Amino acid sequence: MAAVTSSTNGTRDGVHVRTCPLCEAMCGLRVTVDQGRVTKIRANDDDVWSRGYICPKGTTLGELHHDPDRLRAPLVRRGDAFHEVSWDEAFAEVERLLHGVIERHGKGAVTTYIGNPTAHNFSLSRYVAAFAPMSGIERLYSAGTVDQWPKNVSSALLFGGMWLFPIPDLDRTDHLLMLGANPHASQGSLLAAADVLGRLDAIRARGGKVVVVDPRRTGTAERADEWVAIRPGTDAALLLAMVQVLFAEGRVAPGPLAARTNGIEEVEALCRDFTPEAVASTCGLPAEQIRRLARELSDAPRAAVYGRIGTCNQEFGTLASWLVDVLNVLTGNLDCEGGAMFSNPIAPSLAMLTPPEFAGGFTFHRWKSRVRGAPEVLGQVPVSCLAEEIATPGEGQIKALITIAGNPVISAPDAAKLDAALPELECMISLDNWLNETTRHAHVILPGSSVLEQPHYDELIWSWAVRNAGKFSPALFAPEPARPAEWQILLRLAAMLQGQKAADVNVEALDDLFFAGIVATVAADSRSTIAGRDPGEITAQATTTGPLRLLDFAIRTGPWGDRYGEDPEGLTLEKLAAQPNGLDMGPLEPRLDELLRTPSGRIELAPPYIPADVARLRERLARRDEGLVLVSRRHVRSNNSWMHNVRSLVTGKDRCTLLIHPDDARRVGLEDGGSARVASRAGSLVAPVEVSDEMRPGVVCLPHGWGHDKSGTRLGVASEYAGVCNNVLAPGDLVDVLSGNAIVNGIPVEVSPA
Ligand SMILES: Nc1nc2c(c(=O)[nH]1)N[C@H]1C(S)=C(S)[C@@H](COP(=O)(O)OP(=O)(O)OC[C@H]3O[C@@H](n4cnc5c(=O)[nH]c(N)nc54)[C@H](O)[C@@H]3O)O[C@H]1N2
Ligand SMILES: Nc1nc2c(c(=O)[nH]1)N[C@H]1C(S)=C(S)[C@@H](COP(=O)(O)OP(=O)(O)OC[C@H]3O[C@@H](n4cnc5c(=O)[nH]c(N)nc54)[C@H](O)[C@@H]3O)O[C@H]1N2
Ligand code: SF4
Ligand SMILES: [Mo]
Repeated sequence: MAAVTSSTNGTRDGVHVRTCPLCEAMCGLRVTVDQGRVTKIRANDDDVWSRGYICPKGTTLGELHHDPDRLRAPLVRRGDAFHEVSWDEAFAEVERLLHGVIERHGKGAVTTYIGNPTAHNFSLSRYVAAFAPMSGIERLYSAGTVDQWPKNVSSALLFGGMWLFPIPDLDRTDHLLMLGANPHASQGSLLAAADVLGRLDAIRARGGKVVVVDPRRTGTAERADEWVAIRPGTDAALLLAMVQVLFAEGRVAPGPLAARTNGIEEVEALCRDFTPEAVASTCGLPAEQIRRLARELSDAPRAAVYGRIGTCNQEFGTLASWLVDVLNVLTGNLDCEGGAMFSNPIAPSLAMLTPPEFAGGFTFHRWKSRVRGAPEVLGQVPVSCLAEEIATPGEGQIKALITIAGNPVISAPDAAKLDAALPELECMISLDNWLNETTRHAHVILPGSSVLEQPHYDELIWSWAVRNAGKFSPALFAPEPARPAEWQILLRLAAMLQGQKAADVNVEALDDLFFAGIVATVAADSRSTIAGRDPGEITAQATTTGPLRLLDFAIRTGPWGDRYGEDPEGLTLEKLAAQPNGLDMGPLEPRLDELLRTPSGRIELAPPYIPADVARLRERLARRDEGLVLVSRRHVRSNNSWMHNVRSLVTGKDRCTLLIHPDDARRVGLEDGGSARVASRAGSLVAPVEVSDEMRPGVVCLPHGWGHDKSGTRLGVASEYAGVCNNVLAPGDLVDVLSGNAIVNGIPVEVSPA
């Protein structure tokens, strides 16, 4: 186990094989190191998963690692200035601040915000799951409520697991209906595959069809057979009308799924009045097109419907997410080859374990937020509540915030409100590698290791991979010896929140406790591969600590694992690590039976939580659409808000522009290259104009993740290419009713020459 325990393959010069941790494509890289510096990064052609695919971001891991602005030591703020301090001093300051808040206001005054890189960082993702319960923080916020919360709600209801996401079996489908996703930029989301666009080309090359539903003719839509230029926020109406066509034309054909599904008749009743004609003007699509889309989906031998962020971050996010899988079931394509399937990763994610509070099924609205009364959904309220919970005095006011790999001043709706509220905190601690728009408000910043200084495994993302596989990367550079790993920081913070003094915390003991708890939970699960085994016998066999021990456990108890000695031929982390190009266990296979976790043991196609919102959708059909609405976009050379400090990614053409259709531009008096003032009821900004017929008329578009012009940051390059923050325009109270997820697509705006 030596190679893995040391968790580094040394800093020797040469070429190192590694997986890119930046997005769900998980590309294999070859990293050349010369005299301790990364000099070149190329695709690893031998990687069994990505087979030589790479995007421009993957080549910049060296720039990220060597970025002089990247924090290497903790920072403590005194007045307006930050000072580098030792780790002991930093933790002593954290203790002073956190304990002060708890003494004065109680634990309820402390909260945390969890950001996106957590999902791509094994040390963070696993130990955030330890931090939350161990710290006793009851209410937390995350980027999840500006992302996939609707999908979490829909999967919790349909399948009994909030992370059980069916994904399109790209390599075998004959027909792909994709809504609100642009893998041309994002490289796939809740759908892990390297070179998604190449795989779409392959669908077409084998005679299949790719349809992209998006208010913008994206790079993905350009490569598809058909672009469906929908009006933002109306996907649920489109999909419900397609369901209606299936019922009306006798095309409902769930096949063997019928015997495992409840609620098909209820769905029929819900869709009855949503004919293509009834929704056409709302969706901005001809009724014949909607009817044809339904027929083509039903006629295709193997088809899959896939919706992503455009279907979540919008007015009817949960309905749209639910209907994606309703269509997959009704056409008999769920859990079938070439349809929408569930992956079977080498190391099953521990996130798949049902939280104990939901063991008897998912319930919602167990509590409400203090200020606006937003109902809790899956343990969270909208992240836009955070600003008012900090700014509004009274019992329960938030006085301390711990941000973990997040930049909500840019990424959360009502961005300006949060920016104004954060200075009111008595204590703000940030686990973050840069001094940016959010962390500049912190009292203490605790940096994690760089992506090349830590081992890497995508513990959650393999759960929605298009093949059953796994890949492990040891750390490339040895971290500085005195420096704690992020998982150790999280455990230390959790103990301090329980009242311990920084110097007294025994991180190893806490880690052992966490591990023992997980082993006991899994051993008690009758469906696990170690069901009924003595947890003590398992823990005694573990040779590592921290995230590596958990990864080893997931592999060994996984579908190909050695089950701690029961199958000596089976996999362990050591065996996986011996395969730097990864292990591919083959294409997806049906596995609904082993995964379904609903109380009934069946797919719940019409859960009682859903129908009330269908009534809201019906009311939407009566609403007239006037004026312009704003949507978001991504670009392959950006990564949310945090990679604009990499010069090679931001130079060239300005990418933070307002896209507007020529007809709209003419009407409001704008020209290409000019300057536009964009205003909503939340705020306003001025952005450069890019006139393009890639927009659907009536819809304008800004990228998200920009706005690096704030003072007090340490982002030399990003501040030169500041751009504007689109979330200044997003009203925080606009949320999808069922999930509380933010609506950042389809925001009414007024546009005029600046
Ligand atoms: N208008 C609009 N808003 C959106 C979206 C949209 O499409 N439109 N998209 C939403 C989505 S999908 C998401 S996921 C959120 C993202 O929201 P956030 O997660 O809040 O934002 P990021 O920009 O990903 O910020 C990541 C932070 O993590 C830090 N970081 C990077 N790597 C590491 C690391 O290894 N360790 C630690 N400790 N810190 C690290 C960075 O410095 C940065 O501060 O934004 C959401 N906001
Ligand atoms: N290069 C790069 N890759 C990334 C990221 C990044 O910032 N940069 N972010 C990562 C993260 S955190 C995430 S969550 C994923 C997201 O991955 P994707 O879901 O693929 O996200 P986008 O590329 O923003 O594509 C969303 C599309 O939805 C469309 N859209 C907007 N409103 C609507 C609507 O109402 N209906 C429909 N049908 N479409 C709509 C937009 O025009 C846009 O083309 O990407 C990840 N990958
Ligand atoms: S697509 Fe780009 S950013 Fe994503 S994993 Fe591959 S190289 Fe990294
Ligand atoms: Mo995201």
